[in-house]
Order: sequence, then C-alpha cells, then structure tokens
Amino acid sequence: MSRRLFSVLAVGGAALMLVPAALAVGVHVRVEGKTRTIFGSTEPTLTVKANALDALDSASLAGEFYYHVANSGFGPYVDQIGRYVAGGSSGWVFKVNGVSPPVGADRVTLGDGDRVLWYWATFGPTGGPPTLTLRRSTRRDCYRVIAQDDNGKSTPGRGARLHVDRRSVLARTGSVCVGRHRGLVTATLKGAVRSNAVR
Ligand code: B12
Repeated sequence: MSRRLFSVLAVGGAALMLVPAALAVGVHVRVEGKTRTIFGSTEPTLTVKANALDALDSASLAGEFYYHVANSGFGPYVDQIGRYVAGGSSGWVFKVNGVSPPVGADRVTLGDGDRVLWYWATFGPTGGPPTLTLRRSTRRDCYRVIAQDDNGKSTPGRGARLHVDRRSVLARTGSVCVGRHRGLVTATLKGAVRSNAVR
C-alpha cells in the first residue's frame, strides 16, 4: 500500500471513529415518578444520543427502569415510565432546562449541559404542576427553592419543605438554612413536582 493511500485511509478511519462520539451529548437527567424519584435525584450527567427521548432511554439503561413508547398521530409518545401508565389528563411529560417544549421528545435536540426532567403530571386548565429546583445559596447550609411553570417562569418556592437527615424545615420565603447536616437535601411543596437533591 502506498504511503499516501495509507494516510488517507488512516485519516478517514479516525473521522469515522469520531462520528458517534461527536453526535452524543452530556446531559443531566432526572426522572420523577408519581410518589418517588425514579432516577437521578442529583441530576447525573449521562451520555445521550441526541434528543429528550434518547435522554429517557439513557436513564432507563443506567437506572434499569422500564418505559414504553406508543405511536400516536403526533409521533412517539411515552405512555409509561416505571409502574404507571398515562390515562385521562395524567401522564408523563418532560422539560428541558425548566421549560416544557410544545412538541414530542424526539423533536427536541439536546446540547451539552442541558437538564432534562421527565415527570408524572396531571394537567388542568392552567397546564401542569410547577417543578421545583433546589440550589445551594452562598451561605453555608442554606438553600433556595425555585418553582418553575411550564414556560420556565421562576418564582421562589414559598412554603416548600426541605428534607434532610430525617427532619424537615419550612422555607417560608423559599429560602432557608437547615443547619449542619450529613445527607442530601431535597424540597417538596404541595401541588409541585419534588426537587433535585443537593449536598
Ligand atoms: C391530554 C393531553 C396530554 C396528556 C395525555 C394523558 C394520556 N391520557 O395519555 C399528558 C398531560 C400526559 C400530555 C403529555 C404531553 N403532551 Co399532550 N396533550 C393532551 C391533549 C390536551 C389531549 C389529547 C387527547 O386526549 N386527545 C384525544 C384522544 C382520543 O386522541 P389520541 O390521539 O388517542 O390522544 C392521545 C395522544 O394525543 C397522546 N398525547 C398526548 N400528548 C401528546 C404529545 C405528543 C408529542 C404525542 C406524540 C402524543 C401525545 O395522549 C393522548 C391520550 O392517549 C392534546 C391537545 C389536543 N387537543 O389534542 C395535547 C397535545 C397532544 N400534547 C402536546 C404535547 C406537546 C405534550 C408533551 C410533549 C408536553 C411535554 N413537554 O412533555 C407531553 C408528551 C410527552 C410524552 N409523554 O411523550 C401537544 C402536541 C403538539 C405536537 N405537535 O407535538 C398537544 C397538541 C397540545 C398542544 N397544543 O401543545 N398531553
């Protein structure tokens, strides 16, 4: 084989090998069920092929949980995650970076660092429930709860409860210090989807 042909093949081969890695993205994924977190309370980064449906698939692989996709007029529809099947006005919905996309999950292409949340929700006349995000504040042992609506509009999670080490602390204003603790901190608020967990 000539040296030139060899180098062309080598470069071509390297490019081919790069294709799958270049297409995949690193995405934070969490799945919140009806009564408990199904996957990724701390929003781990997973390698995801391309879109929000692929993100669920990667989580299912990492967490060994079941999900089912049905075909509908609008395209692929996730009608079950874990134990619960969608029905009536309840079922499985997703957000990307806090916003609920108005299209199916296979249509939402993800980028590195995106945050995908799949969750069980009951929709009413005003849309779905707010989702909670918990952030550490700059002060030691203090946290901030953010509630986001379907459009990603953020408001303080007033009245949320923070749970840590088998105790719970009320965040009247949405922000609170929980004192020294060992475990992860999470937040809940009536009518909202539980938060991520933070150290
Ligand atoms: C009820 C409803 C829901 C319920 C479904 C509960 C159930 N029983 O399964 C819940 C709240 C779970 C839901 C979820 C979502 N929905 Co919806 N939903 C509707 C609504 C209001 C009525 C559908 C219906 O009952 N039709 C009557 C029955 C007889 O017909 P059907 O074909 O059997 O209906 C089924 C499918 O529509 C399916 N379905 C519901 N939503 C969606 C969304 C997509 C993308 C797909 C592929 C299928 C699907 O569930 C229905 C019941 O089984 C429609 C609006 C409308 N007026 O059509 C929006 C609508 C279909 N939903 C929409 C969207 C965007 C979503 C979500 C992608 C939102 C999100 N960001 O998560 C998710 C789906 C994610 C997933 N799981 O894959 C859009 C679809 C737009 C598009 N061009 O893709 C619509 C048109 C609303 C809108 N105008 O934006 N939805």
